Amino acid sequence: MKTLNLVRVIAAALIVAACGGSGTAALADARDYRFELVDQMVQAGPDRVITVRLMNTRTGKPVPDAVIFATRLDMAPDAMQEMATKVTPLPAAEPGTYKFKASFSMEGRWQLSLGAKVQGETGTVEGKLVITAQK
Ligand SMILES: [Cu+2]
Repeated sequence: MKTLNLVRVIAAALIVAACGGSGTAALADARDYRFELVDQMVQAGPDRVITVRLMNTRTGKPVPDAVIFATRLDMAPDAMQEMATKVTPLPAAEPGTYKFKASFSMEGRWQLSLGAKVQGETGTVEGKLVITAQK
């Protein structure tokens, strides 16, 4: 039993090493990026500002000068997919963050669907974020 477990541990370690090695050598792609909400909460009501940060998960740094587009904002997390609201891009304040304006007509959870084109990368980064609208 003990020997078998040891063999398994070594095998697992070798697999991790192999994957880690090829991962480092591989070219960066859209999977190396992640969207984050600067603020998870917003006050319910008209013309609220949402700030999103685009992170490079390999460097842990925000990514400036990406083209970010919001594809949809709806209440899917609260089973109201049909309840969608318009999202308008706003000029960003600090590099690596991206702002949008939207009206949150109802309290609850709203899902923001995003896409991004990052300079020097092929493919589109996609993500979904959940924002809670409060009273
Ligand atoms: Cu709703």
